[in-house]
Amino acid sequence: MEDLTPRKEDLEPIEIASRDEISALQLARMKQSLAHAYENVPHYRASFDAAGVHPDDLQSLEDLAKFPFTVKGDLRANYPFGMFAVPREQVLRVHASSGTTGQPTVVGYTRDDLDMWAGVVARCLRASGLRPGDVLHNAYGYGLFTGGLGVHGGAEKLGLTTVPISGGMTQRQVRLIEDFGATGMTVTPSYALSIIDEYAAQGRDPRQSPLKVGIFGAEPWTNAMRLEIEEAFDMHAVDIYGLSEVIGPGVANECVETKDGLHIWEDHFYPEIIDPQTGEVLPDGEMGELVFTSLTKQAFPIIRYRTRDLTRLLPGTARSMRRMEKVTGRSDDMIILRGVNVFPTQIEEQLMTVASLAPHFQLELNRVGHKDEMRVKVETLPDTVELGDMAGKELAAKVKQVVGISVKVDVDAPGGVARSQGKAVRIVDNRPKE
Ligand code: DLL
Repeated sequence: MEDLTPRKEDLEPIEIASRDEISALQLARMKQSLAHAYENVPHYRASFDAAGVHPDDLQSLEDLAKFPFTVKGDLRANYPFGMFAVPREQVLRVHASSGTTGQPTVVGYTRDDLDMWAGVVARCLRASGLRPGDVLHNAYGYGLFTGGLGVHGGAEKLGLTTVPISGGMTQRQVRLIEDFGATGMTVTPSYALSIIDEYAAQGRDPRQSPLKVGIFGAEPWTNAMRLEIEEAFDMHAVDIYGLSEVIGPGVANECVETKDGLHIWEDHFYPEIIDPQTGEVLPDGEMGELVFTSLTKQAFPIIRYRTRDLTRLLPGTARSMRRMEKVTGRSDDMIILRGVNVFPTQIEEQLMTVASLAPHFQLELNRVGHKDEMRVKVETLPDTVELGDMAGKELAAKVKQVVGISVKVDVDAPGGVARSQGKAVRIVDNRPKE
């Protein structure tokens, strides 16, 4: 694989500033952001007042712990525009969650917000090894989802030839990567697997594609999956993280030269890790729930937002800004099976070690009598169909040994597992609702 390390002189000075400089900037911006939220969003005024805190109480970064958390329910309660801190006329763009699990949550951006967003996404793409003149195949969905348009703005800002293909029509994805000479690809890791399948279906070798790097996010994926994708395409695979409530894609990104976790762009998004049970702030290095405070957003400032994503904070390496470890999963996706906590990524890790199984999977939860059972739906590769039974047993044994739970493995023929065109649905829960 080609060395794609960006040149030092192409980085923004703040990316390699000293920790003291970064902290000083954070403190100044945090004061402004708290005041902006308090003065302009009734929800924040009420929640700060109820907690007996005022923006003036923030004298150090640690003082942030005195302020109340914000949760998804707060956004729903203020649907659609109640969390906006500027008059609606100054909001140039809204995005929203799909609302499949309840009322959609709406976020908004002023012109300055869109500029800042493009700036942090450009930083991500540069950290991934792309440079002006590269061709980016952007297969994140365009629309209310922040993935497509969010990456798009940053790609244009960096000076990439941007192909706004969006998700779906997988045959055409392969054709345009090849015809347009895409050197970078932005897509969910699960959809990247569908694109790899389509290469095979067309009798093409993805290793011969023009791609040099893929930038994968919007859902959890493992280092084992990274190796699988890097091998399939003979390209780098790096992780991009973000969430609509904080901005969209572009909150954090891995550096292609280290691939050791995601540098958080801390000059705009201040991270904390808390104990999800007690809400107490944990020291760097400890695993817990990631919480973000926006430092520069105008339309939709967000204070101590509980992401429900589980990870830990680590010191900077390729950049001075701190890293977050690859997200293991969301607390919402944690399955408790007969007392053992399991994340889909733990099953993914084991699946990747079974050579005759394809990397696609889905977990099905059923209630059998009084017990819960988990079925792991997988499929063989086209040339390993006759090894299916053995492979299923191998996977069940590995899950038992490493994850510590007994599962049933259903091995299907190639194409048997539902494919994703965006975020994969990993868990199908058939258990009766309590
Ligand atoms: O998924 C934004 C995004 C688009 C990020 C494209 C990266 C690339 P939401 O739809 O609001 O926004 O979903 C946010 O997705 O809280 C995580 O649970 C999950 N997520 C996002 N990136 C990653 C990642 C976009 N790299 C939610 N690893 C977040 C693991 C991720 N989970």
